[in-house]
Amino acid sequence: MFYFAAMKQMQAIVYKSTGSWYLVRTEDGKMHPARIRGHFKMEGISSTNPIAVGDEVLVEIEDLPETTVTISDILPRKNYVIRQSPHSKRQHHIIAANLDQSMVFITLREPRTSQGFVDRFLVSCEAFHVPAILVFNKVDVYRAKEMQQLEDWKAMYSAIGYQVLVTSTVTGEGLDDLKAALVQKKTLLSGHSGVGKSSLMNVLFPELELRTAAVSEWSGKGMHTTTFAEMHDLPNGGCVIDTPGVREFGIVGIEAEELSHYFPEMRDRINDCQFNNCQHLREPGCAIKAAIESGDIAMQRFESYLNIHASMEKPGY
Ligand SMILES: Nc1nc2c(ncn2[C@@H]2O[C@H](COP(=O)(O)OP(=O)(O)O)[C@@H](O)[C@H]2O)c(=O)[nH]1
Ligand SMILES: [Mg+2]
Ligand SMILES: [Zn+2]
Repeated sequence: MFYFAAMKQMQAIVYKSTGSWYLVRTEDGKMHPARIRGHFKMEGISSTNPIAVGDEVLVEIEDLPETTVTISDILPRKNYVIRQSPHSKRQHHIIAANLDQSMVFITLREPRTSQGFVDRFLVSCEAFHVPAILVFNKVDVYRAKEMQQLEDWKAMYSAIGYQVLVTSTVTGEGLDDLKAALVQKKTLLSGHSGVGKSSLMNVLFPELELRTAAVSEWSGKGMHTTTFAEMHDLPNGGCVIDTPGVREFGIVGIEAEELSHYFPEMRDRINDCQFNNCQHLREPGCAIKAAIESGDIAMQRFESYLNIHASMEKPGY
């Protein structure tokens, strides 16, 4: 039998990337494993992964005795979220591309998410022009002090323009609002491991059948998850990108001098500072300091600003 190697070119979307192979969906709706041709050099970013989940690509399909799919080109990105590699500050990893929004899942207990983590995440979203939504999960296990903190954080983040949702897979609280926020959107799911990202998606969309971790798996220190970011279509339109837990959010591509542009409550007041290059540290006539004193900017947010600012000044950042 003689096989005629016909080659077709098609557009596709990347659903999964392991670094060595990819899962893509071609325009005709079929899913295929794929590999990349040659090497892709992205302008301006050096990343450990040239192609990420959510990327739109061109593929070449060869129907030899077996179908082989090769990614030959990448189409321009609308946006992308990138973070520092936990292994090296010089290496960057693209988490996902072409997003409509990003959700950060936060738990105030089992495990506890720090405000520093949340604010770093929000700064990244602002810098990459991806709207962010905060989801406080596991409210069923919060005691009085966590409930108080929830109220404080809800007020603080709502006041500066972020949508805040409060959920529990146990009581069902907030699930309708969460589902409504996901419809027809491409959403990146982010947050520490064990906060319930996959569980929430499974409750909302049982057909997804995402793998969830048993309590013993995530509560222990040094837990290792080897899963990769993966995109899933939602039955009622839209899709979610489930990521393995992120321990820390290294901010990439932002200079300390411009950090306050990515705090919405600061951005709105920067022009009122006496100096146009004000870093809001010890400069006179600082509108940010004045807004903290009058209670218009939350002290906790300013502390996050100072912490992130200080980490950016360190050599090697
Ligand atoms: N009490 C409580 N446990 C939850 C809730 N959501 C998820 N969990 C549990 O948290 C653990 C981690 O959930 P998982 O979905 O794997 O977290 P992920 O790593 O963020 O995807 C599992 O044991 C879930 O059963 C919730 O709302 N309340
Ligand atoms: Mg998960
Ligand atoms: Zn200032």
